[in-house]
Amino acid sequence: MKAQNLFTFRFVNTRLGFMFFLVILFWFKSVCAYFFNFDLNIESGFQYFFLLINPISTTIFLLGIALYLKRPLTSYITMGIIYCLLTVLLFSNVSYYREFSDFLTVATILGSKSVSAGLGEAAINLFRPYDLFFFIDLIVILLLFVTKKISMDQRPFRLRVSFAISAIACMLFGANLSFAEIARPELLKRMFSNDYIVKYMGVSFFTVYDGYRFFKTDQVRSEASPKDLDRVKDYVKEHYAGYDPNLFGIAKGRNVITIHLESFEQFLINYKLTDQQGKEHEVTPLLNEIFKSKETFSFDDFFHQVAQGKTSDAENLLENSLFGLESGSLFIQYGGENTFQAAPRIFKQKLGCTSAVFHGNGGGFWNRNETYKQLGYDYFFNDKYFKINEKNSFQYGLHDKELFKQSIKYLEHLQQPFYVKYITVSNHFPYGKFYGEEDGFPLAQTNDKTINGYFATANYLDTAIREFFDYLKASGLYDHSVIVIYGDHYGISNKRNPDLAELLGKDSETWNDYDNAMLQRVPFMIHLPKADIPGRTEENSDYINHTFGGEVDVLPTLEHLLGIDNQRYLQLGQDLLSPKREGIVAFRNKNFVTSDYTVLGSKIYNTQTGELLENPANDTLSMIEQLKQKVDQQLAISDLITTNDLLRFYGKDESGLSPINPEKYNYQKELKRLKKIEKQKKQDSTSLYSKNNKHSSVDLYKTKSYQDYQGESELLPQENQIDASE
Ligand code: GP9
Ligand code: MN
Repeated sequence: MKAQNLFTFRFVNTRLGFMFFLVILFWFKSVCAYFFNFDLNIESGFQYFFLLINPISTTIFLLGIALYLKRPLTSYITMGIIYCLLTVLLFSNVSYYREFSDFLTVATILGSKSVSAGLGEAAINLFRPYDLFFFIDLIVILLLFVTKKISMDQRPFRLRVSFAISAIACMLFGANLSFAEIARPELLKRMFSNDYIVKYMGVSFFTVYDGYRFFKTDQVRSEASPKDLDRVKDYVKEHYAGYDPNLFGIAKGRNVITIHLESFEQFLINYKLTDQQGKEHEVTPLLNEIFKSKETFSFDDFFHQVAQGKTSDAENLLENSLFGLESGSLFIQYGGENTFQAAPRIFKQKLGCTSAVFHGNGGGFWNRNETYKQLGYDYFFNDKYFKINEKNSFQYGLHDKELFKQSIKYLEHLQQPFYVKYITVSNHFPYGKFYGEEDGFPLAQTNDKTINGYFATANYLDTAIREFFDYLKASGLYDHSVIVIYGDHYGISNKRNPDLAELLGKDSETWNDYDNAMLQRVPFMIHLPKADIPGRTEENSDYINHTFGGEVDVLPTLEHLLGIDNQRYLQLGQDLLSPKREGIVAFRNKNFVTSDYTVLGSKIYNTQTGELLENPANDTLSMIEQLKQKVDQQLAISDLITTNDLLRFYGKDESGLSPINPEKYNYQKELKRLKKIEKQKKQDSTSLYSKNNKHSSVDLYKTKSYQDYQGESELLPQENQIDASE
């Protein structure tokens, strides 16, 4: 026993040994925090592996700094201070996470965020006795020193060894990062969510990286001035395309319900998938019906315009009529700080709309928790608000049928008119098989499993929307709503598209960039139940609008239908229903499409025929040059606004909009807040629940399985189903 003690303490009694003793202690505390305090959604053994290794390299590196200091006392004290700081950082995150289900960002620590004000107080309130665990080691170490169980190593420490320790730490860090990039490609570029960074790289790295980003963006922001807005104002004025006066205000007074179709491409509309027996299956029967309805504004030359920020870019394009960033996600990099003139803010101030988002994934994904406050969303029902289990969810959260179903208990308490957004997830890569009751729609028979599953998940989404529509009709909300449906971005990536070609009646051998560009079309429909849309008299007529447009054009279109004049807002899109629109669709990488030309890098195609223009005439070239300049300008103006946070200089006198106070939002205890408002408003409450004399409409929501829709006899043969091991 004695010998063992001697050995342990002898090791700890060296400077390097003491440092590794601290590394082990901090590693242990971090891993405990990962497992007991944070909810990191660990899905595989590989991810457990990351949790176990990620504190090591950063801790060695940081504590190793103290090894460079010559004087033993200074070195030990420095090491102690670094260790204490790491502990405080870890503990602050634990305590913050308890309240906000997210990690502390540098912006929050520096006090530029609402939460920081109440943080000190919150930390005390949130303190639990077992939190002492994080500090008990500090007391023990101190006691060990006082009782001379461990003592300072007075020998000089060689610089060479200090360098070696730093080098080892860097190598370990490099290995950790490369593994992380393999597990989640583009992790650092796209960030996804704070949870992801912590899961793969640890809390200390997260703080440093977040700090780096914060100071980088903050510098550009602090150099911007109100004068920079002049260029933006000129552009918006010149670019303004007005509206169709016959349609202005046609949707006024209705609730606005936006349904985000995850990874949904336009080609799915009206598509019939042929199974192995040669039987055709309509993939999206309900959406097809809505698409051709006399009561819908439908567009079939509508393109997504997202880049790496994927869903978050689409949200930004739709809510702000601004583009995402060239690289990374705007929500992540600027969402929590920037001023926006977003749809929820405008609809609240101009139409009195209460706004809410329903999304069954973690609120931190794409930094939504913070960004939605800046956009002015009153409520955010994220994964915390739904009953989620292994059966009804997957990697991206709660499945769509459950999302709609479980949302009703909140929706019915929202004051009307409301503006709500449903972000679906089930039709997300990898388009996996549904098990049990949801299983059934045939798989495609290509060489690519991702493509094969895409139709079944799209069909599931269609059915989920059908159930929601049935509820809307049963509850009476339907007739008083305008329902906006859009696909956020492609579902099948360009590199997989050749395998899709045959299903689209094309040849995979001749598949080219033009074909890829054409597949960036996504659905866009504005459904106005019972509306008498001017000019639509004939039954069975083709009501589809063929204007070329993109996601940036949605907000101006919607504003005009709702009777809002947007001339004073700094938005970059043009109303899709305006006869004066230009019809240029810019992609984020500066490629573009018009009804005549598709320009991809230096290649020019005829949009209608797909023919590559080998030797375009001079006047064609100069026209293309003009279009190019317009596209470049639109993107440059967008970046100017977003990266400099210019909208903060655009005051109420110019915009007509009062500022948003993000401190007023926290997305906690939403139902309680909703019910409190109902109570306060008494008979003036306009929620569905109040209007129904306090009767819940939850039971009106009926959900069915795939088999219920098909009839038992139509169950598919075994060979059409993916191997359960996938
Ligand atoms: C995640 C979901 C998916 O919450 O919105 O985002 P995506 O991967 O499509 O950007
Ligand atoms: Mn998406």
